[in-house]
Amino acid sequence: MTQPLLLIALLASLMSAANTSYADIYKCVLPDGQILFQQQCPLNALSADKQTIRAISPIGFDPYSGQGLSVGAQVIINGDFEQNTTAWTIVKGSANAQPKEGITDTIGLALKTDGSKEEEHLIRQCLPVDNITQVNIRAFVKKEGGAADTNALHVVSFTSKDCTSGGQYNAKLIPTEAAGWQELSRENLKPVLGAQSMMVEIKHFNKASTRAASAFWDDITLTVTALGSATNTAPAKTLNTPPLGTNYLSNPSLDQNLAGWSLAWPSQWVEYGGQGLSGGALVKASSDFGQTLQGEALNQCVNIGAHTEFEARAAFKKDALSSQLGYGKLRVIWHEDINCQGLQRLAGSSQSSDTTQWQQLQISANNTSHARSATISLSQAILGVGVYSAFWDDISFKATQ
Ligand SMILES: [Ca+2]
Ligand SMILES: [Ca+2]
Repeated sequence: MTQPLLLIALLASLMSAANTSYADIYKCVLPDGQILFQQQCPLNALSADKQTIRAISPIGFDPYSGQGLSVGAQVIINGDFEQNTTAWTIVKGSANAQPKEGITDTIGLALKTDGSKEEEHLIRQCLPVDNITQVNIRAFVKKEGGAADTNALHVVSFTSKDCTSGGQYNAKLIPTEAAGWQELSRENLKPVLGAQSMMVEIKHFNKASTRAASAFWDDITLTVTALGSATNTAPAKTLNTPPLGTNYLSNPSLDQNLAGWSLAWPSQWVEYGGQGLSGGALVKASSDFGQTLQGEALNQCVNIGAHTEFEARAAFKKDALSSQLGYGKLRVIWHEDINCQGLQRLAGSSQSSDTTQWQQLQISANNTSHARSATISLSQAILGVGVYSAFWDDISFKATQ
């Protein structure tokens, strides 16, 4: 019992599903019942349940562009609401800055519903950033109305300048039901590699509960705690630049064993488990939870050099003996530093269909952010209780330009 649970830990993969520009965020349930929302669940998590986020529409921030950010600088504008809702965009519902509703009787943001109908408030601020590698988020919130409503503060970073694309979740903070003001904070958040904008979003949602509920927010800060050194230096660019078409991966055909690959779900080498009756990997995802669990099947880190465009492929086949639905996913993740260290961003992903025939997963990936290494990740998800096994073979990562 414990072992599969530990494996789930490795699971919580960082990056996004094929059809969304967001990084995945997981609801992690810990053994003591504590619930965390993060991009990766701790090793002892009992479950890791992928969350979804609403698509983001363009929200405009031109008046606030061009600020110089240094360590200790404040990214958020008017986070104390003393200028009412200046710099904040109300995307949905209504939001008012009200005198004496904030901390120590200052002006605070008030989000209110009367409970007569389903109602949602969404207020955002998008700000340009440059070269930021670490931030702290902090906010104060006071709930009135018990558990009638749900509230959250999201921090998302983007590779575009206007919070519209290349988004990666950095934090989701949820207040407790405690009365009075409470502080929410998270330190050392790492934006997506090449982040050009960051968004803070406050959400208030009340189902048609017939119960009025309010949430008050104040003193929201997003503080820069580290900046990047200048862009990656030239010598590293030539670190690993084999001829075009060369496979960067070691043991790509899995013909003798699974050496060179990191594994998380239980995996075994099967002599005739690969394409054309060659050796391959059999990876078994199993679950006792009625939720989708996703975990790494095989992955490998490679350092890259001067090439800019790459193609990744993997062969995948569902095992007919599987008792539950699931899928395999090939992803490429860029990393700022060699050996898959530093900030990261998703280069692309490709998800399998549910068939017991061999299928090819394939991604083209353009290294626009001067990454120095990449993780080639094969992950496997199971959609509920049972077993979902699959074969993997012939994995490649090659430069095309
Ligand atoms: Ca205030
Ligand atoms: Ca093989």
